[in-house]
Amino acid sequence: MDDIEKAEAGYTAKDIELLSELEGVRKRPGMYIGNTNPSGLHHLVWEIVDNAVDEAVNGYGKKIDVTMYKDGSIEVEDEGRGLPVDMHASGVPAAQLIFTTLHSGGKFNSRVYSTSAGLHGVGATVTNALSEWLQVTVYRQGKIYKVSFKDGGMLDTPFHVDGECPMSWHGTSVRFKPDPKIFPNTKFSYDTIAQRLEEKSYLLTGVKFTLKDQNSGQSLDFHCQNGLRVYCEKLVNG
Ligand code: 28G
Repeated sequence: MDDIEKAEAGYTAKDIELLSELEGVRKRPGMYIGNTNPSGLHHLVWEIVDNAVDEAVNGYGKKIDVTMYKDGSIEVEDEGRGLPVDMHASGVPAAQLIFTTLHSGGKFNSRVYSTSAGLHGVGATVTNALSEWLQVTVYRQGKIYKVSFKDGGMLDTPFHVDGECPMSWHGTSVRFKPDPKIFPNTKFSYDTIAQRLEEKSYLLTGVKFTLKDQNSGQSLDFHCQNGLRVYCEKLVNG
């Protein structure tokens, strides 16, 4: 389909712009995640975990859960405010935009400042672009919202209310399956993820991380009250 046909099929100029951003990531994954080896593959997870961590750094949520599923997908859940559920001025739901735009030109959402300043990074779009599918669930103000993507960030199910939850529930869940068309090996490593979560837990005093692997049945909890001192002692003693 060329651009004129897309416009006739109901695509707007904005849709086409988003499409080409996602295509750009798929054409040059190395520019965004370094490589498509296991280290690049795990970048998909770090991008999502970092967003959950940013939300916790901002003071929202004290628990971050990671689950590895038998279908090769992985899920990250936080207990933050939940992604915004409002409509962006462009007419696209804000939560949908977060997974389809790189907005990398802006000084204030630059990756350089992302994690240190507790700002939400641009990484969710990179993970989406390099995934076979990605599903987002938001718990906010008594409602459950969902949006899903397939084939490298193409909208599958538009953002919608999917049910109700207690008013006290709030948070975000992101589950995705890496795209085997991009990664020669799409298998996540429990040990690699465990190590990363352990490191994060020493930097985020008071936040509990859990890791569950439904393939092996293994699971781990990381939470640290004394932060860096304990971590340094562990590294020195080890
Ligand atoms: C579970 C896996 C990954 C996240 C939030 C919460 C907010 C947010 C995330 O906002 C857009 C741009 C700057 C404010 C912020 C919710 C304010 C109010 C949020 C996540 C809006 C991004 N309510 N939780 N993003 N900002 N968790 N976890 O991705 O102006 S991302």
